[in-house]
Amino acid sequence: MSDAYQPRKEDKFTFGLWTVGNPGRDPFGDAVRAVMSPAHIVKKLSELGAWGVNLHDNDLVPFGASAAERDRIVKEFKKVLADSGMVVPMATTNLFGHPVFKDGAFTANDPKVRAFAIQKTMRSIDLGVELGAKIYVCWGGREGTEADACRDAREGFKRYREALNYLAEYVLDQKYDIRFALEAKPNEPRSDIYLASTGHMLAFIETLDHPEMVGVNPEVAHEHMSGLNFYHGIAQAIDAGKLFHIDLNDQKPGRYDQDLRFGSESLKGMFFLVKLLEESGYSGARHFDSHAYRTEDEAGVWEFAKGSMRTYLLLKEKARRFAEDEEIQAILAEIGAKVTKDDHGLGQYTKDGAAKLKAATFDVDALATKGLGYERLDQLVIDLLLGVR
Ligand code: GCO
Ligand code: MN
Ligand code: MN
Repeated sequence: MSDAYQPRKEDKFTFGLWTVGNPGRDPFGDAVRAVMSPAHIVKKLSELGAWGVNLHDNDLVPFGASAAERDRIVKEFKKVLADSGMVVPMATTNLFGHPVFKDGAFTANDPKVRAFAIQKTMRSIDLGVELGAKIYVCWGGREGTEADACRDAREGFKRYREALNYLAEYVLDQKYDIRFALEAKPNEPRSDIYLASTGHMLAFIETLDHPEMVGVNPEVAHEHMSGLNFYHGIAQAIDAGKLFHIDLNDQKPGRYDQDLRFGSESLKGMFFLVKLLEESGYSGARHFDSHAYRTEDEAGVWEFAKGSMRTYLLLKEKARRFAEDEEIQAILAEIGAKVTKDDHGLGQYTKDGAAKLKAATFDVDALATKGLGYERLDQLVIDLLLGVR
């Protein structure tokens, strides 16, 4: 592989322990790979050029471990991180694996389950902070329903809000330097999950007590499952100042959560995504939340990890070439030159301006019949991506 696409720490690539560590179990079949230790994963990822690892509490500390056992595991893990020069930028909680969460965690009907979920989350935030995490991801995989008769959905949102308000107060009380990033998903494992898209999350955040502490963690696959344009969703999150973290992977539209290697399906969409992340000055982690095909052994897992980072860097290079491509830039300039410059003062409302606009005449036919040249422009993007320019 060429050096130009060799990942470096500055690229801020991260993987979850649960991603490269995924043993390939699915609803129809057993694990196909041995479980790898967190220490082994950290060392390997570091060798490959990753910046850090992220984790759920139970990816590191087994469910139900004693305080002493937890402390021993964390101490050893910190040494592994230090020895391999790796960081933990993000932490999260497993609020979906244990049967106690079958009716949800923050939104479950039983208040004791909700309280247990908050306790588990506070401990998990403590763990994340101890490991240096600045982002806490909240993915409500079990927060949803099969039988909507079980609760008024408004009650689900109310409980979700109460939980996040409680946790924000906890973080403030502890004086922790950590922000929340909410991750949406339309379904799976629940038939329907509350707050199904990044757009739903952005609206919900504004109803919280501390919206300034809360942003989003959009995932490619989750928006593609709903057939949405991920690039547009990310642009909206950036526009709102809410892109705190991102889960990169890939997905064919409208299917179960496939968690495919980043850029392995939607090259053009992922090109515009990487271009946006790079050009917008997004400074957070580029986190890969996906896993190797079930056909792979451990060697295939590392090929998957290398491929994820390589594709990102290839697309980043394509974005640079897009910006420098004379023909593409000439077309964009021409598009800019072709539009009429007069917007009738839309940038700033004035009473006088509005009166003038209401009285103005438009040559609608001339505006409507003008060809815009986007076919040529798009083909140049295809040529660029397919490597002939
Ligand atoms: C999924 C989710 C998870 C979350 C993770 C972090 O579809 O399973 O994407 O991988 O991102 O639990 O909270
Ligand atoms: Mn996912
Ligand atoms: Mn995810």
